Amino acid sequence: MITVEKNQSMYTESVQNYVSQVFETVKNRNPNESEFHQAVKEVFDSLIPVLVKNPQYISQAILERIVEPERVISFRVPWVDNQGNVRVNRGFRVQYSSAIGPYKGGLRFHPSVNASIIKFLGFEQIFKNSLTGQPIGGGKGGADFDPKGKSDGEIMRFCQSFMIELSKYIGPDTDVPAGDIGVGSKEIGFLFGQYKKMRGSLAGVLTGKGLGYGGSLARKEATGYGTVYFVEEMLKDNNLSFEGSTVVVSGSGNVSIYAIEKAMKLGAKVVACSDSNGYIYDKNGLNLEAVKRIKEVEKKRISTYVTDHPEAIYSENCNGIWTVPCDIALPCATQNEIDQKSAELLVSNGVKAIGEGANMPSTLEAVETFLENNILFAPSKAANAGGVSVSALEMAQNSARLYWTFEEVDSKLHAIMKSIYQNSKKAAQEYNAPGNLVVGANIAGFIKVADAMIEQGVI
Ligand code: NDP
Ligand code: 2IT
Repeated sequence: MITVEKNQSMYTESVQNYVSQVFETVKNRNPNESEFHQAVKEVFDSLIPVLVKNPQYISQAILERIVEPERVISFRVPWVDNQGNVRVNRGFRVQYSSAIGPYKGGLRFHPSVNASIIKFLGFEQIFKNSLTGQPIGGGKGGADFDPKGKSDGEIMRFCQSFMIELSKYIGPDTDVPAGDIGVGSKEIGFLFGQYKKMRGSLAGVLTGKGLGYGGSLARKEATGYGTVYFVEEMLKDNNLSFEGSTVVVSGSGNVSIYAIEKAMKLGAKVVACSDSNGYIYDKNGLNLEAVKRIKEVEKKRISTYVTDHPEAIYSENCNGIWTVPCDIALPCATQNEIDQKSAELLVSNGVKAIGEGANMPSTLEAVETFLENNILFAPSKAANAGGVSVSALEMAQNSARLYWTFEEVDSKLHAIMKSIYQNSKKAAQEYNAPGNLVVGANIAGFIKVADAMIEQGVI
């Protein structure tokens, strides 16, 4: 008996060494890409027990293959600004994995975009899309273009130039981009118009389209609603709920606004939200209509909220939002917005649950802090999968040439989020990490992709 256990622990140690070696290779091959390294490390750490139990994943070099994108496209995006100056940005599309379906994932337009950010997002998208249960592979793209302060004409010209190149690589059955930070329905409209002009009207080539030309009802709401549905399941399982809870939601973009809306519908008091300049705190609960007006219609800074709401307080420094005491925190802005210090503050202020609406909003140390303190933690690739799920439903509607009602799409979204929660929970239990949804989501997402890769041979 003792020998069996000893052999087992020696084998586990050799698997750990193997995983460390593959990770070192990833770092050497992709130097200075800290976000990408972080995303890979989190997944690799979760997979050790899976590799111990399934040696075929090692012999088939699944880790070595899955970290290497099938294709990385980087391209020049020249455009002319309103003053007549020629401007140049860098565009990307990372077609990461087509093991279970066409590449699928958003486009991000933000000055911080680089290869590391697009690769971390694309890598996570593989497992997120697998978790949805829909037949979609992983991809991501974008550009270091800053839409802030640009006119509609400038944004249109940029999108047209971007699509002239991107159109060579995408298609309804090969790669289907959508939105992300800085890319909403306006940008998707310009991108779609240019694609249509070049290649014909193929509705299924992009998702997040306007409702008048192939978009799906509830896509706009999907990521925020989905995050709240996921957290609701997690809370229910632990005899907690949104009802009567105090909630803090970072960001004030697409994901944040609809996370706030659904949390409020479930009876929560949402007291704070933010943008990249600062955050607002309203102890009586935010006025969501005012936030929507400022961000969706007037496109102003969140600081202007206090003009009409003198009871609210605006503070510079967006990460200060984590000093606001709350029961539930929903980071919905960007990567690494919660570091260890912010995590410790949230814990000491009594937070009970974290739901990640943004992609990788907590650093590895912050996640560790939450788990060590038994805070309920809903990791991004599971919790924010509602957006891409409804994108896949949009593709299904486009193929069938029909439209579902808001209620139909919303109820499918709700069912998908519940099943992602259950599958992540089950995988965590099966691999001796009960309650650890980081491990559970990574494992459940990985196994389906790894098995599909093995069945399809070494390609
Ligand atoms: P939006 O562009 O609509 O909104 C982004 C929000 O986050 C804005 O309030 C923005 O403030 C803030 N923000 C962006 N970058 C930073 C930064 N570096 N520091 C602080 N705040 C920042 O994007 P989305 O709401 O679509 O995306 C938010 C997050 O959700 C991202 O992590 C995205 O990857 C993720 N996500 C989005 C999905 C979708 O369907 N849209 C699906 C799944 C995940 P400001 O206006 O000042 O820039
Ligand atoms: O991170 C994400 O899942 C998205 N930005 C949405 C992707 C999509 O294809 O809808």
